[in-house]
Amino acid sequence: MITRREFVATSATAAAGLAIGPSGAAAAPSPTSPVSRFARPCVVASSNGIRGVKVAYDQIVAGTDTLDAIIAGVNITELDPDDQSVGLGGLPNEEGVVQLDASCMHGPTKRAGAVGCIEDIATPSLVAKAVMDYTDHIMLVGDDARRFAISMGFTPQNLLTEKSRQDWLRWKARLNPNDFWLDHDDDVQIRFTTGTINMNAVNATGDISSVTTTSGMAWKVPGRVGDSPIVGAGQYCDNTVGAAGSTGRGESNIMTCGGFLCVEFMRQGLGPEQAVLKALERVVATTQARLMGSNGRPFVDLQFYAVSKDGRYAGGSLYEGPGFAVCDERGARIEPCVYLYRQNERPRRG
Ligand code: SD4
Repeated sequence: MITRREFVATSATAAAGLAIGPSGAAAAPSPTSPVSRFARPCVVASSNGIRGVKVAYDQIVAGTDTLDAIIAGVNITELDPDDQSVGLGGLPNEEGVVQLDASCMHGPTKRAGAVGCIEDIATPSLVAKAVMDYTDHIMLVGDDARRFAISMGFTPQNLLTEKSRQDWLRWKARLNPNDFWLDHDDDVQIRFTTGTINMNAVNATGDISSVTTTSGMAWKVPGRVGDSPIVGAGQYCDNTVGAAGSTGRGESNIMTCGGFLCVEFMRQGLGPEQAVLKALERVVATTQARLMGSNGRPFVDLQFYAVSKDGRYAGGSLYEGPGFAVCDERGARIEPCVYLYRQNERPRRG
């Protein structure tokens, strides 16, 4: 184990977006990891992780632990004030407060960490890893997660950027035409938005890790926790099989235990592409009637991303359209997700 001071120094370096070295027990080579002769390093993520997959891949081939590398990858977006889906600048809840969720798993040492509904800390992925590295627990939530982070050396800050605050005010003003908030003439319709990064990686020896970080659903009910911090839903990793995680409507994923299910399908012998498609079919099967259109297609959307121990990968989406980010020896790129339904099958509400 490294000391707490070393951990904080490492976190600060990572949070600054710089390359980090191995941190904590997670970085120790695992004597128990079966070495696959066929593993090829690969990092797969939601499309908003396109900058991160390159950083993570470069670190992995240089020998950095897979979890440290993918957390460095998602830190880039968590710390970007212009990205409104995670960390600093994430869209707030209905009261204008940014509340973040994250979780991670480290395959070689079979450990996990998570934080839910944490405020004021821009890099919840690193706090999730600190829960994993420094406690015998898996998840901390709310104000206690914030206090834990501060005790671990994280610096609290206001995460609500001016742009996100303005978007929140516009959303609030438009909620009710008869209230005392005036709509602005120049108002663009403020969309209901979601955003999250899930990132999964395997290295040349077949060691695997996964991480998911999010500001959750914009304008959510305060205290709402989505799928991202839930191990087995927002992400899951088994060092003997692969890793998977999700973006999209978290409630649908929690009902499906989607990250776990994708990995279980791969354990049964399916490739990542078939695994994510079968998990999406399960999402549809567990969708309640009020969320289904009359054509039998869901109103909601969800994506899964998966990597197998031998370096195969896939992204899958309920509806055609989204791509996913991948980086391997061919470089970083966006590839199209496999999907269940075409866009013209998406039902319209009302
Ligand atoms: C959540 N799954 O909190 C997240 C949101 C998300 O793209 O993924 N948005 O439900």
